[in-house]
Amino acid sequence: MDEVKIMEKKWWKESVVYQIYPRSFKDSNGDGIGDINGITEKLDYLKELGIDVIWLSPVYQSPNDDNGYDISDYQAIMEEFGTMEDFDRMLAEAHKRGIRIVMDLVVNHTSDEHAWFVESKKSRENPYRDYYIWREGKDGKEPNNWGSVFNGSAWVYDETTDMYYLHLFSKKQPDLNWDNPKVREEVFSMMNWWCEKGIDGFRMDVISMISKVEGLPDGKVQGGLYGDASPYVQNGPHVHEYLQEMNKEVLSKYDLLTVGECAGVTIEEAKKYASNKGTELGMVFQFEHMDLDQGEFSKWSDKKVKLTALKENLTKWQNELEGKAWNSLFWCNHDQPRVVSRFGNDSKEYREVSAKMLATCLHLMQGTPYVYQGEELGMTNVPFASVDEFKDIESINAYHEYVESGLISKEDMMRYLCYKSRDNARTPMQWNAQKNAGFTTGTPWIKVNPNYVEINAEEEVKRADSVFSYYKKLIALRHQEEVIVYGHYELLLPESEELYVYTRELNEEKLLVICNFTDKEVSYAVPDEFVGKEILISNYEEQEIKQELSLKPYEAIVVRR
Ligand code: TEU
Ligand code: CA
Repeated sequence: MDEVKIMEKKWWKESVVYQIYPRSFKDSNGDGIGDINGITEKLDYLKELGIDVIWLSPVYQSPNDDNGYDISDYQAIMEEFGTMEDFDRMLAEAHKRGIRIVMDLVVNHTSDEHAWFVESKKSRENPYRDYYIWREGKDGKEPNNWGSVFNGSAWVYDETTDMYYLHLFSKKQPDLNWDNPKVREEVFSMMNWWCEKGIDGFRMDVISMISKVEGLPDGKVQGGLYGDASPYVQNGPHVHEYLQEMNKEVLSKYDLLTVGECAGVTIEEAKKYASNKGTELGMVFQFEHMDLDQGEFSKWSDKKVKLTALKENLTKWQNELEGKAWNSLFWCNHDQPRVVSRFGNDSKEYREVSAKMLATCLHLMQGTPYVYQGEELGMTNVPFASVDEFKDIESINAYHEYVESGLISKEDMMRYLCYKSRDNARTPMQWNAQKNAGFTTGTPWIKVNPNYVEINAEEEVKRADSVFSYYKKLIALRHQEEVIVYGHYELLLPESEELYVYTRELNEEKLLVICNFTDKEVSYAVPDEFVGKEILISNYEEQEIKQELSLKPYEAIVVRR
């Protein structure tokens, strides 16, 4: 193959990011809620894992309707999480260890308790009125039929001014009006303030939704009670213009990692958001591979993904962005169930080996990998016993809407929640086998997964063949091997429902990645150039790379030519 042109090198392309959901990471003061000092305590653990960057889910002041994604003051720290001094200390301690910190930036909406909204509500003439999206009702009803992502209408009627405000998420998360230049100015100046403090980047919450189509037309009603707003709010008419402005006013002045959470992003759009030209963001989170197992009621389903579909999708992103934009790689985050329970096998027998296989499959691709807290331990979904055990607003609202309207039976909905609820990712980090998994000495805000007795950091850090040790190796490999970061990706065996096989190639270097996604032995005919060659990493006892390879259940092998 021709010399592969290396893409422009950047530190954030060569990094592995670790996402912390502070509420569930480590409680330092016994109130049952994770906090900033808890994170500082655990920086050495992250150093040991070898990650380069922390993405910190929101720590700003918030009434916690959506666990911090509803911000009432962007320049203050949530009391439950600590103080600004605690934050500064954490940042300094992280930097001391060579770990950078990326902040979550939630600016599609604020909390309804944000001072801007409190003002905005007061009167139609208030100077903050146009900071938000207010509309008159239509025939005594909502301005349009849009449903909120968290169920129910996307509009709330406000008596004071006899108008409705738009909230694509919860009622307590009114959408900001980005068409108002004052809003953009305020957001950019707040961002500059954080950059001056020395933070290392931003993960931008639903940034693809900041620009709405003029006229806010009704959406299609499918499988639910409300119209689908997404065609009118995702990748809207001015989103690129506003991000270019943000780039000019803020991002271009610092050396940052920026990643846009882009629900509904297509390849064409991603090439704009994350163009190599650096005019907008560094990379995007796309969600197509997370939506392949959706059913009639969108995410509420227990459908299993087909491996061919998964490969086709991830391969499309690998191929199409190469040389043009940069991918982010993830199986997990605070909104997704645990990957080992979803695409792997969380039984006693296969949990570890399948968690390692999934990690191999993702971490050997081109892009910046993200590890979500606990993923490096092979943490699993949670055996929730009743709807009262859920804390997540999305899960609770969906349960009520679907069950009470009779669209989904109670039993089915409970099964879907146990499989897909965001709370699967939000139970406390499992630090050790002691009470509450060592997360807190108090009463945890959400139940602890009872399997912490077997699955916990203390046990895994010291065991050479643990999931933790395996992640550590994968992360170190990426730091050593340029081909893992920048190499060209090529899919082999697209038709196989059992094996995910691909190569990475950079100049003289070539790697073969073989992953068995099944609990059966599967045979594979190794391409000649890899027969007898060196194994870089594998999740079983290393075997010789023969022409006819027999792969054990969930086996993963990376071979270097
Ligand atoms: O999520 C955006 C988003 O699109 C989610 O609604 C996602 O589709 C859903 O959670 C999957 O079940 C971001 C944050 O990551 C999420 O935690 C917030 O609740 C949401 O924005 C609102 O800020
Ligand atoms: Ca605490």
